[in-house]
Amino acid sequence: MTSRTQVAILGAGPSGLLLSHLLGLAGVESVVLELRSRSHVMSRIRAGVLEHGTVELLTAAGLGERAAREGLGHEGVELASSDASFRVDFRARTGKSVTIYGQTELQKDLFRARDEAGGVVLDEVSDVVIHDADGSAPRVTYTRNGEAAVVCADFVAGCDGHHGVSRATFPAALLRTYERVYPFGWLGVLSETPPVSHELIYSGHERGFALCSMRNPSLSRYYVQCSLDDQVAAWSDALFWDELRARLPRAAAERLVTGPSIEKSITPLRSFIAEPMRFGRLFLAGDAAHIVPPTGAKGLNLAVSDVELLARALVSFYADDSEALLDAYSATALERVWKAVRFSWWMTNLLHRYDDEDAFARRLKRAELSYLGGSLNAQAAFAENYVGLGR
Ligand code: FAS
Ligand code: PHB
Repeated sequence: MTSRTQVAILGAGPSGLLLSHLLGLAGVESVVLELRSRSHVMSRIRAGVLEHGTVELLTAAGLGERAAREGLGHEGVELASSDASFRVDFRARTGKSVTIYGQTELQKDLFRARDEAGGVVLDEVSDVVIHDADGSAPRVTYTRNGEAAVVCADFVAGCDGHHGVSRATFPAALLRTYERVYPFGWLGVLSETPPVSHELIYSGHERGFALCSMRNPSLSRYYVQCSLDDQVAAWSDALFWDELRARLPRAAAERLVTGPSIEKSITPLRSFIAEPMRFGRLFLAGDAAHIVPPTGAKGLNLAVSDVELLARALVSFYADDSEALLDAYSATALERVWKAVRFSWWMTNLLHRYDDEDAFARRLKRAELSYLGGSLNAQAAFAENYVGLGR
């Protein structure tokens, strides 16, 4: 079966579905091809923090209603070390806030919006191959329900995540990659317990990093730094709660309400950037182009800012017959990507324990946290990165 569209989008994660939605609002046709089932995509537990600019974009695109109703507005965050903790006031420092709203919920909103608009989202495809990406008539071949199919398009958007095929379609001579693999991971737990605090707590304890987050007033999301060879099965709930409690400020540790985990998983941490984000008529967006450690809560938000830029460029091609924004897309997106990569790398190094760091390095980190705790200027710099740099 051969079909034709204006933009073929690989991936029905946040990047792919948001791009399809934004294009649809401007009357640009797209087809979304997704490797996994819709239920699998919706079952993934991932990001939790929406930057100020992300919420503004979703609201402007008619996607922000449930996040406004069910999301939790956060005006600040607590940062802690082994011997002190302090609050960074986003509102006072930047005039902005962030919204706690699980990526799982955003996926539901995006799927619903595409369905209501009659968007074409084909899940459980396989054998996806991009052809003639650098020609004037790219096409994507794939298999679905046992049948071979082709979608011909003007452009292909690679929104297929870190392990997709889009980045692999770039000629090796064109692609430059930059990577840091961190020597630790995050063990994450979801529990139907009230959050330990009304805001997030990031703890850079000498035993290791811990993060207290949430999804709603009765659903908590917690993380502890773990080693890369850790296995989920080796972490009983009791062991997890004990270790989390040991890494939190005393007041939080005493308030912690524990309960059975309803999800438990280990995520490795890496920084990865691929340049450029364009090859001919193939454009990368989101995790297909970059990965950041979740410490700075940037992954999902970077995907949204890529998609906002790419949608504007594609719409301008059709509406203004101009390729200027398409030609500028990669450099413009990477300018923001690298600033988020820097902040995520800095925050990860500040708050995590490296087994091979010496006493000098450990004292430096305590001094940096102490400086951050005592300087409103330093907190303003932290806050403007965390709530999201201007778009
Ligand atoms: P995604 O990976 O979400 O989506 C890509 C989609 O493409 C997937 O559905 C995949 O099935 C599909 N696909 C793959 N290959 C394909 C092919 N060949 N053809 C068609 N489709 C294909 N970010 C945060 O900000 N905070 C967090 O706490 C956080 N935690 C995370 C935990 C984990 C385990 C992971 C993996 C990521 C986490 N992230 C976090 C980052 C995450 O939220 C991403 O930034 C976000 O999902 C990016 O969205 P996409 O670019 O759409 O990529
Ligand atoms: C989450 O709620 O899952 C979360 C929050 C902040 C982060 C990472 C994850 O930095």
